[in-house]
Amino acid sequence: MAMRLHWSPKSPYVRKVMICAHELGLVDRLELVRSVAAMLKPNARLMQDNPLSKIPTLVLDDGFALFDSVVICEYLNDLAAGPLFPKQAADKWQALRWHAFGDGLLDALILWRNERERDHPLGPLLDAFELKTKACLRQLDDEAQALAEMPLSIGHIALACALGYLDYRFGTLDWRAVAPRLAEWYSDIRSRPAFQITEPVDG
Ligand SMILES: N[C@@H](CCC(=O)N[C@@H](CS)C(=O)NCC(=O)O)C(=O)O
Repeated sequence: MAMRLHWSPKSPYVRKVMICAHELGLVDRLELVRSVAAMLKPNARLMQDNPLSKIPTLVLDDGFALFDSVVICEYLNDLAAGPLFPKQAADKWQALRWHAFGDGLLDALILWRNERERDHPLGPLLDAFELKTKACLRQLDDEAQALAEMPLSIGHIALACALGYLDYRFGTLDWRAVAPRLAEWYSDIRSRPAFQITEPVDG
């Protein structure tokens, strides 16, 4: 059964889904549909499957459309009976917390970037995003050892996608100087083929 994925090589949420698909051996089941999703330009074709006009959106064989990335990742994991959503209490809550942490950081970074690109960005808003991002990085730096010790989960994937997005869109922030232990963890996880193949690219 093939599944259609509204996809872009730039979206970190799509990347999360693609990393899951690679890790779970499901990537050949996905038919990628290049879909442009921009806040200021709702995409009529995409909206037929997801009225929120957001990617990723996964359309199953029978037309049932799944969103958002949180739901799609769990769906793929269930389909493959995979290990990315641990079931045992301790690992489960840690994985879900890191998943929310990574997605929350991404949400803030995307809003930060939108504000930064405006003609007249609001200074205090930019400062607040920077403050929160650095606080997240310091917190995650303290958790780097726990990240390294736990088997790969959706939490690891979400956090790596947020750090990849920092490299992609916030190159001047030098996040590695704020979180050197996290940087070491990231350089290990980044070497996995699923992460290499899905590095964000322009175009
Ligand atoms: N919570 C959603 C966020 C998805 C999201 O915001 N995707 C962006 C692309 S990176 C998008 O579609 N933006 C278009 C819009 O907000 O209208 C998820 O996890 O899938």
